[in-house]
Amino acid sequence: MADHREDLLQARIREVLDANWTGTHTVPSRTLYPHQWSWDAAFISIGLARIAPDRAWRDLRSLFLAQWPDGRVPHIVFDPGVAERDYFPGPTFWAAPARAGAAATAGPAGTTGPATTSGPATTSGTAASAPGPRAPTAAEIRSGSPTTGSTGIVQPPVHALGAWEVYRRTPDETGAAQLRWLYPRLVAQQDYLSGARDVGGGGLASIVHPWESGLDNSPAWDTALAAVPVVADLLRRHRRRDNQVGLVDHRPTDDDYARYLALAAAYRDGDYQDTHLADRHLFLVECPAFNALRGVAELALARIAEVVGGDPTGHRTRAAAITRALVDRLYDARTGMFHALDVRTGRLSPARCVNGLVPLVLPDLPGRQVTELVATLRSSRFGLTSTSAVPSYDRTAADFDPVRYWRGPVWLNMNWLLWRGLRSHGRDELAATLRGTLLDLVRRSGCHEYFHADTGAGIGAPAFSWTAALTLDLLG
Ligand code: 2M8
Repeated sequence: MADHREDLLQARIREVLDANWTGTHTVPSRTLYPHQWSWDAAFISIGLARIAPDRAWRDLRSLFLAQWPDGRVPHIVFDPGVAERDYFPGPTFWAAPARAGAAATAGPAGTTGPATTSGPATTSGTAASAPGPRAPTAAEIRSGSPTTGSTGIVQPPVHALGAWEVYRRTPDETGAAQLRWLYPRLVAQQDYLSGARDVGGGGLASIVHPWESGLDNSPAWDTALAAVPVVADLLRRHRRRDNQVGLVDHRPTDDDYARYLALAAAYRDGDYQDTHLADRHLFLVECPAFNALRGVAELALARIAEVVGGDPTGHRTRAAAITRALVDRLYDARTGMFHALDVRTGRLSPARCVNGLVPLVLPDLPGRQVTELVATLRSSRFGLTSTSAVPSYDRTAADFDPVRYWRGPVWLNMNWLLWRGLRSHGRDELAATLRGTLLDLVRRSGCHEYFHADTGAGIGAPAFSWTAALTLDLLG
């Protein structure tokens, strides 16, 4: 019986991932998100590792072919075959195609050969000091074949973890070659975040837009976002598409959207430069999940470095520094969890959101924070039980909304990260409970983008890639 149920679930998952595969990359959803998204690609690779490692590598490579010369990996890589009207804001709004490009010597996505470039490394030089592979130079990246364009903002760096997980499942020479190609690019991605984006100067990266967090309309951004004026005219000039495809009640509000457009336009009009951001940009926030995932990336890079001949020690040292900075800057002992820091005001957001639990994924998180985070997870605010997974926002908050996107619903990727965190801290029983709850949810409601926080009904896009992929990983 159990086997039959698992077979059905596996079959459904494969259908979703096959239907969302374009031939070069996987889209998050055919209906709502028709391009390639950055952290989606990483989560998707973790699931594909189990059934189609070749596709997992292609997904990661096609994303990194759009990496910018300064190391940033864009949050969306636009597909030239998709009409502009099918996603807003599209390439015309972002106006960034000239910056995207591929390393000159890189083979096409999916080929096994590593780039055989030479010359100095980019930015802070983790790769330069390593005896093995190094980051491609800016010139090499710039001289590559241009893609159709990308956005100029980023998303959480889950990719090193993705690459490591794919390799770990199939540790053959093909995988090692893919790691050799990816390693310097992953290092350049980390260098960009720890350099240009350390606006607060305390060792944590700032996001310049809520979209960079991946948790678009989370209450974690409400107080910082209040500083951004709502320019209604922006929404009159640009027509939203997301709330025509998705339900209006489930999507961010018009006021939120107007602010998103204003922030994106301001960053674009500053030519996507990160200099003097503190003096001119209205949204600069240190997100606990984003930074915890930077730490996780350094630990994954340490493992990758052992395969490709890099310097694992440097990565571990950086990971430890990120964990320390997170605890020093973003932890609040009164709430027993991490909070977003508004770099402009120096204040922590009072909102208790799922991104404040994600640092549990750091294996070197001190015992005190682990104990307190686990208690918060079990409290009525997040209520992890055998029938209820972890919602995106505090259930007891007055503005908790069980259907509105990142303001209440349950998301598979966040829960998957918490599941990993629980296991890495020896909380095996609770991890098993969470796993069972998540598998039941997907069996019952399908591979939806997110789930009603009270009923578990599937909402958002119906055939969503990261839900499918991470469920596959949970199945083991
Ligand atoms: C959502 O974000 C995009 C903007 O990037 C949107 O609302 O149009 C978020 O859930 C984000 O985390 C995700 O990467 C993206 C695609 O799945 O959709």
